Parts: sequence; C-alpha cells; structure tokens
Amino acid sequence: MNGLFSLEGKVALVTGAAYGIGFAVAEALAEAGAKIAFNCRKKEHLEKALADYAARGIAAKGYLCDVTKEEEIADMVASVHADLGKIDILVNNAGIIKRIPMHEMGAGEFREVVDIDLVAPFLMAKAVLPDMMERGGGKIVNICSMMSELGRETVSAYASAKGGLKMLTKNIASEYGKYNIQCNGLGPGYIATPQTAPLREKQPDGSPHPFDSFILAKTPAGRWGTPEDLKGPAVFLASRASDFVNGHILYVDGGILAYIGKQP
Ligand code: NAP
Ligand code: GCO
Repeated sequence: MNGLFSLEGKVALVTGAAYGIGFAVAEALAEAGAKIAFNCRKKEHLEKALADYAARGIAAKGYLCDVTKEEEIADMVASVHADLGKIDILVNNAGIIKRIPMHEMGAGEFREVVDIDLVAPFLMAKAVLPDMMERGGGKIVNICSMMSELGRETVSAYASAKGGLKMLTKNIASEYGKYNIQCNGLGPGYIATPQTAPLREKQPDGSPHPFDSFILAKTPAGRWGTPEDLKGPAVFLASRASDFVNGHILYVDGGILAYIGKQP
C-alpha cells in the first residue's frame, strides 16, 4: 500500500483526548506513526492521560486548554509548534452533551453545548488553517454524531451543534480544498464511553437500562460500539489514503443509521 496509511513524521492534535473516543483516536494516530498532542480542561484528567499514553509507549504532549477560549487555543497551538512542530492533523473531538427536555433547557445550557461542540471546532480550525495553507495541505477531522442526522428527545442543543458541525465540515472542505486540505467528519454511533454511561446504567432491579435495550434493537451489529471501533476510520481520514475524500461524514455506527429497527 506504499505507506498510504502511514502518519510517520506527522503532528496530530486531538482535542479532548484524555479518555474516551479522543484517547482511542490519538492512540490510533500514534500507532500509525504520528506525534501526538492532546488537551483537556481538568489537570487530573491530563495527568492520568499522560500516564495512560506512556503505558502504551506513546510520548504524547498534553495541554490544559478550554477549546472555547481563543487565547488558550492560541497558546496551546504555539506550544505544540514549539514542542512537536506545525500541526498536520487536527481532530476536533472535545465535546459535551446535556440531556434536558428543550422546553426546560436554559439558554445558557444550550449555548454551552453549542460553544463546545460547534463554535470550538470553528475556533480550532481557524487556528491551524493558515499553517496548513502555507505548508501545502493538512487534515481536519470533526467528530460528528448520529445526531448530525437524527434528533431525539432531550438532545436539542447537541443535535443542533452536531448538525452544524456536519455543515461546518462541508464548508471547510469547500473553502480550503484548493489548498490540499481535506476536512471530513467521523460520525460515531452509540459508543461505550463516560459520555453515554448514564444510558447504559443497570436499573435498580439489575435489568438493563431501557435505552440500552433500545439501542441494541436498533443496531444491526447488536452491540454498542467501543472507542477502538473508531481507530481504523480515524487513521484513514488522517492519512494520504483519504486525499481525495473531502466534506464526507464517515459514520461508524454498526449500521444503526441504515436500519429501521427490529420488529417488537
Ligand atoms: P467524553 O468521554 O465525555 O470525553 C470528552 C472529552 O472532551 C474529555 O476529555 C473532556 O475532558 C473533553 N472536553 C470537554 N469539554 C472540553 C472543553 N471545553 N475544552 C477542552 N476539552 C473538553 O466523550 P466521548 O464519548 O469520548 O465523546 C468524544 C466526542 O465524540 C464528543 O465530541 C462526542 O460528542 C462525540 N460522540 C460521542 C459518541 C458516544 O456515543 N460516546 C457518539 C458520537 C459522537 P475535560 O472534561 O477534562 O475537559
Ligand atoms: C444520546 C447519546 C448520543 C451519542 C452520540 C450518538 O444521548 O443520544 O449521547 O448523542 O452521544 O452522539 O451518535
């Protein structure tokens, strides 16, 4: 394959990669040869993540940075340049969700989700695009969601943000493709991480959470995804193998978006 999937010599910044999907994506990019930078907001998360990366033989550089704060982003990008070099691959992974019925959700709660899940990817992309333009190309991967396509009760802010992130992905692809910059989305289905833990909690009587049973019935693969399921698709979108893929959202969802669901 003539090194199509190799990331040797590349610098990758994965936001929110202290654990969960971001950690698995960063691990995959490292296994493909990239030097890894990651960030999060909490010192305790950073310190544990550095140990976890080191335990896997990954000399990741970690930075405390809130991706909603432009000045913190500028400082982090400058530090990555000094520590590892210019950024070749940006993965906008950091994200939160608030599950609140929309009529009960405060404007501030809605804005907080949109700020982290949509405005921050815009700010992060702005911070790396000039160098990518000057250096002849780059890769931006936005972690979208099934909620880039579908809605459900209580996730109005999240779906709005992730739907917007799908279109931001397409717009970056449209505006910067001429600089050999590819911007694509990775759309995980339901993945077992801390973010979805409340949806998988056993009931007091030990029975499965109703949402857990619902997702298993709706997913042809018949299981929740794991962060490891995203490793191969992430390397594909970060490598030369995807140089003619642009503005695409690659769903890694076990088939849930294709399936009407099992007859009750
Ligand atoms: P997670 O376990 O909750 O991890 C989120 C990460 O983002 C944490 O490292 C968190 O660290 C960081 N973070 C949150 N807000 C931040 C901010 N303002 N600045 C910097 N870092 C921030 O989430 P996950 O399940 O791995 O999801 C990762 C991404 O995949 C998210 O964008 C999520 O929407 C998306 N996604 C998840 C699923 C799923 O089923 N799990 C499916 C589709 C898409 P700190 O709290 O220390 O900052
Ligand atoms: C939810 C879940 C989902 C997943 C993911 C699905 O409450 O419905 O958290 O939103 O996080 O985004 O792709």
